[in-house]
Amino acid sequence: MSEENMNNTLVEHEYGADQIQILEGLEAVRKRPGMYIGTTSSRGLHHLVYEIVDNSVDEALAGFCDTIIVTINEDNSITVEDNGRGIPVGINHKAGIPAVEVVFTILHAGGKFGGGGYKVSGGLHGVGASVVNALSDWLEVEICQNGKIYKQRYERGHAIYSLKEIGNCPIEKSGTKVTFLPDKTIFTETTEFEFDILKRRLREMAFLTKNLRIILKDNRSEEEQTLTDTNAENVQISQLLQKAAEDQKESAVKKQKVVEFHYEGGIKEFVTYLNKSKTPLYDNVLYFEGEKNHVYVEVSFQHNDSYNESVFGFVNNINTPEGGTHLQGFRNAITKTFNDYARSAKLLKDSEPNLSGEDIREGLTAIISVKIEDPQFEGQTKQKLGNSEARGAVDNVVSEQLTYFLEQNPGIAKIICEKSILAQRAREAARKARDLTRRKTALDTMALPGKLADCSDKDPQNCEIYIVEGDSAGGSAKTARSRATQAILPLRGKILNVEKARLDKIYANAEIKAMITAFGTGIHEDFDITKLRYNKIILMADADVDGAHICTLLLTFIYRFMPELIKQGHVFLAKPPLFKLEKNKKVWYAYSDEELDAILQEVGRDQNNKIQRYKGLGEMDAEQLWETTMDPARRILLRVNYDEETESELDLTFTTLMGDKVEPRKEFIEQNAKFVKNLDIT
Ligand code: TTJ
Repeated sequence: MSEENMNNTLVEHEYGADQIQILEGLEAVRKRPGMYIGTTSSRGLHHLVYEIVDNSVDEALAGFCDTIIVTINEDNSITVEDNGRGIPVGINHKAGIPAVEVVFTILHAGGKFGGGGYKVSGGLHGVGASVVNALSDWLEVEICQNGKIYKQRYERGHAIYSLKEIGNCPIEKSGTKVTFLPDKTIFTETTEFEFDILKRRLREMAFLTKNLRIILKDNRSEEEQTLTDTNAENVQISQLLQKAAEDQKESAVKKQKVVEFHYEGGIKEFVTYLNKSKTPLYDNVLYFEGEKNHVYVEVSFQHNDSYNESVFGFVNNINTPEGGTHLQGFRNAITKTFNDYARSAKLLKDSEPNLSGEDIREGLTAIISVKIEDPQFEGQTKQKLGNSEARGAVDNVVSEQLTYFLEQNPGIAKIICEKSILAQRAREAARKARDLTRRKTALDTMALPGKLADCSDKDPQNCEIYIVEGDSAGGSAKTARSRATQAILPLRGKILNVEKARLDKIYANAEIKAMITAFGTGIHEDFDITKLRYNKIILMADADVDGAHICTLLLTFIYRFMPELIKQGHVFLAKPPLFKLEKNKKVWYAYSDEELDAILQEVGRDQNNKIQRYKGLGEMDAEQLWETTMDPARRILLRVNYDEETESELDLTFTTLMGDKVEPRKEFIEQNAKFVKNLDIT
């Protein structure tokens, strides 16, 4: 169609009932974007990419696409292209417009491209391509099909011209290419894509879709960046851990340019990847797959020598942090199967109690991935699978194939059963230690740890507790604090690295016990957030390597044994000043190098400036500590949160940085930090 005709078409364009429906749909999305993509923060921005990529993954699941390329362009637009069949260009008779225009302009129309089979698009918040289009400044789609290239452009969801032919492509080639630029008036917090965020989720998609090649390119110019915007209100744990590992150096992190993910082994390779910083107990990675009750089941697992359970569930490639019926089916199957085997192999005497699911899952890394046509999500954040048929399907597939595997591999079976029996004994010892703690708390109202300087207000909503490194800083903090609402718990030096300790050792550690008692919630299976005694738990450590390491040890403990405290936003980092500037009897505090620069710019860089670089909290007197770091009216607090989208990655980060194996830790840090000196994460 010529440019001329095309414009005429635009002018003659009628607004029939269907067109009005289109306009109303897209306006609704732009008016209340949060209803369609959850938030318009950075997380919502990155969700746009996943919505588009999911459509290409559907094409891969249907067996017609094996490569997806995601490109971050110079102008921060995103291009997603695949080598599938290409979105159909023929007229959709109901709508009277090409099928591809339906996909991008009619709400909820594009989620399913028709036909059977499992699909991931239109999943959890799956709103399809039309919402991405409505929330984009512009979006262009190009389809290569039957030797022709077709193109259409939209602006804020509205078609600028009808689908047109713009050229030819080799007859044997086909595919879809979509480029879009998110609308800055919608995504007001940021429209900058983060390479690492996309990398983590695309890697996970590739693991979950065996044999699919996913390539991520970053065509933006390289730039220096500090790892953590330390003045931001929120900070990602993964960034914190990186920063701690990089020894507090402002480091120029060179952006990676291209990464490629392709896993023939799918979730088997996912388990190997998650175990790379651990020591597997046996060589095999177990893998079972099957289909029951219209549920496609894939399960893979391998035990390692740690005491943590790292089990992740997915439904149509969507992570389910709240679990659900698929994980219940998995737990039922392995508990029953391993107990039956342990009894029949006489590894468990008749007089001995059954192994609990927890004993068997100690040190277990597992991926449970199900594909289901009509998933029902429940739970607080709609991330729990509710379909009952998934429970039976997973239970069936795992019980059947695991029973056969154990009979064929008695050596591995014995290793797992023996580890589970040891776990059972340790759990028994931990129970005794815990009951001791509980009894002490129950019997002795003053069971709060001696070093705790508690606050007088008894309403947790008003109260906060500072966990302070060392007695000297603890002393200044006790003097500086507001006694009504601020409690202080000084910890002596470095606490136990829980990443490498069993529950019985955890309960036996004085520093850990002091925190458990002070917080009030209990840990692990005892955890009860309604018993939390403080609304804010603030980690206050020196702004140096040791301080960073203490924070990561504390975060590891909280993440492993009280994750809800982080998920519900109760955990913070205090931000002490790095510099004190004195001039003509006036004092300024700076919390970063940049801030010091800005102050010097303002007050002048004279020689009579006195600049002090704080090496630790102990260098501040109580009054300075109050006004710079503890006064709610003036302090900077960083809320610690983590991105559940890639829960498995965070689990791996903790293991890599806090676990036993040094090699993966060094590799992680070298990959993430240009300059690392005298690293000390033991
Ligand atoms: C649907 O069934 C008939 C022919 O091909 C199927 C299809 O539409 N495949 C398809 C859609 N491949 N790729 C897409 C797609 C790719 C991107 C990047 C974005 C969107 C919305 C769809």
